[in-house]
Amino acid sequence: MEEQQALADLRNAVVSGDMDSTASLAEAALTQGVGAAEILNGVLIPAMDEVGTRYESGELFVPEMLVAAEAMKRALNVLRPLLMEEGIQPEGRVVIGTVEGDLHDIGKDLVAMLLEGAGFEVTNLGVEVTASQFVEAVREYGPDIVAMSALLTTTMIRMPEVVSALTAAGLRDQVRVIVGGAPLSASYAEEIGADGYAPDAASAVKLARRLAVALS
Ligand code: B1M
Repeated sequence: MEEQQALADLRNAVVSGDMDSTASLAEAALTQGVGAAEILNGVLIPAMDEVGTRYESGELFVPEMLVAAEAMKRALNVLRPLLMEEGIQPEGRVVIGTVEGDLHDIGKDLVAMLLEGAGFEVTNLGVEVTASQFVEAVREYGPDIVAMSALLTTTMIRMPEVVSALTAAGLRDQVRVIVGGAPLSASYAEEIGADGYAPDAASAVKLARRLAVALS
């Protein structure tokens, strides 16, 4: 019962953007025995979906989305060590970023976090990463995999530009390119010449593992 209340309080705190309480509520849920993945998948992600739905219906505006995102990040910081706990063996190198013009980083950071947890060495380039910055990062870090995230239909079109820039730089054959984010699909990934698409962070880890094994 108490555990259900803690989860309901956490969900409400994210949706209402109560940044000061999400970390302690996440801690409380963990203390009551709720698993980190359950908190993430059962509470935090659905809460952000609700924020998106309310934004779409005109009930919330950008500033409210922003504080909700910060509220979620604070809860995620509490879960991070537990979500990463499983990682042991180095699996390969990944360079990850959100594409140019796109500021959404929660999903991308989750993917980065789980990849690290799964044993990948991850270089997180942040948000609004241009094609030339991806190319530079490939030169600098020599990753096995380049992972791109986009949350907007207006920014996913930057992904083929990155693929083309890698080809133009003579680097395309050295890396596998994977993409993800809400507006994407496997068919879009195929269309732009990426090597794979993952609908969520857990599948991104499986995909990266599969590609890393194929490379080794
Ligand atoms: Co924005 N936003 N936003 N937003 N925002 C969406 C994406 C939107 C769907 C909301 C809506 O209308 N319902 C809509 C996009 C519509 C569209 O293009 N189809 C939208 C819009 C319109 C906008 C603005 C244009 C609003 C405006 O200014 N008028 C603006 C754009 C700014 C910009 O980027 N240039 C904007 C701004 C913002 C904030 C800055 C306020 C904030 C982001 C803060 C931040 O990230 N630091 C924000 C937020 C919070 C959202 C919603 C509510 C939540 C996104 C999120 O974090 N979800 C979102 C609605 C929604 O998604 N329900 C919305 C939780 C996260 C865990 O999920 O990011 O999907 P997600 O990641 C998943 C998968 O997609 C996948 O795995 C992740 C974990 O499972 N994945 C990958 C993601 N990347 C991957 C990479 C991979 C693999 C898997 O690599 C291989």
